[in-house]
Amino acid sequence: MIPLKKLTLHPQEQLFSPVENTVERLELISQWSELNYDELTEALDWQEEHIRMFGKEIRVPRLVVWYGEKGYGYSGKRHQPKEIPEMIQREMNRLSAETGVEFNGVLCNWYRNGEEHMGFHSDDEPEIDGSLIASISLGASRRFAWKKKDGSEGGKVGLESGSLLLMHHFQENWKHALLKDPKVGEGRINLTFRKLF
Ligand SMILES: O=C(O)CCC(=O)C(=O)O
Repeated sequence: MIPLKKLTLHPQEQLFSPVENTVERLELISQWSELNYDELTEALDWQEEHIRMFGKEIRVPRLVVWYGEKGYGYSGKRHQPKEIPEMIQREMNRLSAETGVEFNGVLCNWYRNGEEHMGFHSDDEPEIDGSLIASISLGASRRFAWKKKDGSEGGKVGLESGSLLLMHHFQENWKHALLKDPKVGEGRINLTFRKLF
């Protein structure tokens, strides 16, 4: 079990009770990050991405950039290793120190408005250590949803700016998504820290 300094899980946001020995779980920690949304929109090397789905080229509905000492692939796309900017590296070091997991890469997503989103998926590529994926939100609050791969249960939570969502052993049996919300006009950045083998 990973020791946590601060834990603020509201009952309605709770997927599993944060009790000892519960393995698959989500934890939400508010006000964890002091990174600045506006600064990151300027400082990171944002890119448009296209993937092939059902034989068609589709624009991914968000901007992305991968930073890490290793390359990373998903949805048929391969991202090359890329030097981690200093401010992100500092955040990664703090996260590694607090969780005990040696993160070595981060997928950054910029949803410029509420139309931009991410569909249900699992981060279960064999190259990732699925025991902990740590996700920081900055900017507009957006709804994060999860469901069991067999569809039997699920939930939703609003992710506020500065919050840290910890997905413990969550990729094997669960999918997650960042829902579309056309009422949201402002942007949101998500930094999802991963450990690649
Ligand atoms: O934006 C989010 O909170 C979700 C990001 C995500 O699911 C991912 O990067 O795999």
